[in-house]
Amino acid sequence: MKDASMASIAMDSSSSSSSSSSSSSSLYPPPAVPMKLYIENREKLLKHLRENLYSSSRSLHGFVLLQGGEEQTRYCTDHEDLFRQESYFAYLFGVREPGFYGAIDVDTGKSILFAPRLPAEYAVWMGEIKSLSYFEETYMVSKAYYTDEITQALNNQYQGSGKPLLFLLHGLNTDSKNFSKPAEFKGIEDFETDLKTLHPLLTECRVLKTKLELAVIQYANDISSEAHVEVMRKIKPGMKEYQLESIFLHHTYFYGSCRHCSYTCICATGDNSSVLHYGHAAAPNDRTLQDGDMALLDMGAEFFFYGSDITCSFPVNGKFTSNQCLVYNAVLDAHDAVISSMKPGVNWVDMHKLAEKIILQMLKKGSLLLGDVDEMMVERLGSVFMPHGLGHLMGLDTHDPGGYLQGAERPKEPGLRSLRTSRDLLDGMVITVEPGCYFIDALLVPAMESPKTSKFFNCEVIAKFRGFGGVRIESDLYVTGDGCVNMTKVPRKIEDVEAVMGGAPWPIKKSIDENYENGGTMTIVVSLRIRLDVLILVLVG
Ligand SMILES: [Mn+2]
Repeated sequence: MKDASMASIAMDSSSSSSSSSSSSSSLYPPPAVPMKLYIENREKLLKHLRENLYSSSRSLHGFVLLQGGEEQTRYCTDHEDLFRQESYFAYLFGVREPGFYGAIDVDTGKSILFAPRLPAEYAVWMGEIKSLSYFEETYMVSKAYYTDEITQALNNQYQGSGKPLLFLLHGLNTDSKNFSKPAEFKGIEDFETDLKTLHPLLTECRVLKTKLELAVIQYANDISSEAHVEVMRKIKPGMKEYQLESIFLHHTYFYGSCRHCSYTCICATGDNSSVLHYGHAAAPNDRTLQDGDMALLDMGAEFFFYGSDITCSFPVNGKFTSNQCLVYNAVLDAHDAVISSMKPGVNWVDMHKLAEKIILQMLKKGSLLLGDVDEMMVERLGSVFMPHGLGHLMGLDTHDPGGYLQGAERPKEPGLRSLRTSRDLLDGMVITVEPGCYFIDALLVPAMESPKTSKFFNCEVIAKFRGFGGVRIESDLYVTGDGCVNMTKVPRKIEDVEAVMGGAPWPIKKSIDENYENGGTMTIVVSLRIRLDVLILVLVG
């Protein structure tokens, strides 16, 4: 009933026109995500784990055991925060409920879920108590038990000799510096445990995406791209920043069923756009948009645990000034140059430096900077304008793990030390490309006063950009065998941004042969999207 009415709303609005200004979505209804995705993830882990054990002459007996996420309440109250599954657990089992455990038998490959035994009262307040067979069927696992049966069930299943071995998840998240929590349960002392083997293997599995994972990330990108375009069409001076956030959230939830975002929306306008992580509780997207402001909107929806991370920057009144053009094109040139250079084997630190160099060259061309760009690079001047890293791995988490391999050292230089990965690109990685150029007094003033770097600044011209804020352009790319594909589909060229903001349809109708951006990736993206959508349908059907 609900579904039928939703469908008719969506169909009515989309059939009424393909015109630019009406709110609708060509992406409704969202695709079903097959459980095969998580089965494949488990098979991939098993393959790597068995190879690892075999090559180190270890027994192929034992279980991978993961503990899923637990529900959290707000401080001392009984207010329950909306639960979102822990990402490693989501990767292997796709379970959306809290309080689960999951095991994989290394020997047989059988998968087991352990569900919490819920009190009868649950049925009154929370709804039907699902049977174990429901979880077996829904999540396509070999067997389901209750969490108080872990010890017994694993012992019964175990084929090896001695105490059964459990591979538990313990390892560092190199972005947060937090450690993943190894599974704990009553009776764990009856098992041998291995805390070292699983984390690096499972993390590396997550780094390289399967076709099905790519399809889900593509959908998160599609619905988020469309929502960004929706904001572009509705923005005008006098609005509040949170209204831009609201338009985005509405679009991705109403049409895309995305109940979660990958991260808190950054809706920064004017000078706020130089605050890299604006939008937090102490800076809650509450400024009034002024005519002449730049907006920097960093927003991405999450779909079936997989995320997107997209930033668009544009003037709130829909027309770029010459100064805005200058900074925007510096960042766009860096964005495009990096994408054109990306392929397996390319090092990410080199890509960061490439982006910096292009931005510095453009700022020199615009007379903000003076002197030799290579000398500026030696003095790390790029980090004054782009203090963050060029991009990061993305998937189940916005900052997906695996950016630094065990033992890999973080660069120490300004700018480079903010990089969330220093790796060489691999076929199957999904990584964001997000160069930016900001006028941050806290960095600009010391650099303009420093004896090493003061000579590079044309103070008269720079003065006109104080208070400008910043520009960031962020797309999600996946690396292929010989290049990369841009999964993000928003207007980027100034002429396209202005046209869409002025009411032109998106995508702008152009000849299919015309190189739209990044050397003609549009054709590839379009054909790939169709193929992946078909793949989902086929697998579901
Ligand atoms: Mn990002």
